[in-house]
Amino acid sequence: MECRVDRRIDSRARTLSLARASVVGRRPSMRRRSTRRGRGSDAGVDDHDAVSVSVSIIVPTYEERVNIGTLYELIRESERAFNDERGRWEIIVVDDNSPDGTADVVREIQRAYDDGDGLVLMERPGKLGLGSAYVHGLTRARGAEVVIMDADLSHHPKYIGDFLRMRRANDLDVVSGTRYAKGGGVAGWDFRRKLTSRAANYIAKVALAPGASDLTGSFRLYKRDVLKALVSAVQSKGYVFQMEIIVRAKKAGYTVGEVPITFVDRLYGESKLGASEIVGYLRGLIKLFFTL
Ligand SMILES: Nc1nc2c(ncn2[C@@H]2O[C@H](COP(=O)(O)OP(=O)(O)OP(=O)(O)O)[C@@H](O)[C@H]2O)c(=O)[nH]1
Ligand SMILES: [Mg+2]
Repeated sequence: MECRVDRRIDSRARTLSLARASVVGRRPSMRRRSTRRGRGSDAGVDDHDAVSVSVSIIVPTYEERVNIGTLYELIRESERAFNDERGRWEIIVVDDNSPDGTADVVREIQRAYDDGDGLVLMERPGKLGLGSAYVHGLTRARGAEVVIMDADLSHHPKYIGDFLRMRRANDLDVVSGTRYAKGGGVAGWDFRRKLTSRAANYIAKVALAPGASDLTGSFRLYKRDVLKALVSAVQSKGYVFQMEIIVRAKKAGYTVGEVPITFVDRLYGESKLGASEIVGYLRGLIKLFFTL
């Protein structure tokens, strides 16, 4: 049921974003909206330093041209619904020179929405891996809270508000979206994919005993300084990164909360999860087993 709703929202946002992206410059500036809320030191000054950023959302992309516009719109919709009085949300896209021109679409959105500093584009010369993309994005994050999420619409931005509410109410260091606790789930995966994910999660749980229900998930909220401290210790570069970070967080005694999420299989674009990623994951897991 929930997934049908998600998909309807996705398709509405897609229509909206495509329509708006073609009307360059007509939408009110996100920067001006922020200063109108009185967050800047000098109302009316269109200077990004005057706008406080509460949340930085890091989105690594590789060939996500078809998804990034919809994701942008859904994040802004969630931001409006949350009405974050602490500041606005910035989106940091870390693109690895995607051959499909994802970076060009991001630039187009920046122009169409006049959102040059609310939507930050960081470009790297080639596919350097997921873990290092998060670390790269973190160097530009201005918010005291950092969300990490995928671009392929598997992670619905509506959960960001739930993550923030839980973290702020309990002053947690980390909030992790979980597919594998009551209320969470996966929609659209075939049996093989479900089995792969379950097995990966189960093996990691048995080997590392971390006390978290979704180790391989990649939709999380961190205090920025906690994430910085964690990534400075992390060795993994690829898909294992998420697992290593949550295990390290628990071992270091950081407080971790969980919010059940429904993960929706990517509707558009190609999966990057191939045999080499699975082998890399298992290698990384074995390494962690002996080092953590
Ligand atoms: N910058 C960067 N982003 C990447 C890289 N590999 C994957 N991504 C992005 O990381 C996120 C997760 O990758 P996915 O391909 O969705 O991997 P997955 O979610 O495990 O698998 P599927 O959903 O089945 O495709 C997506 O936003 C990708 O575009 C990379 O090497 N560099
Ligand atoms: Mg995905």
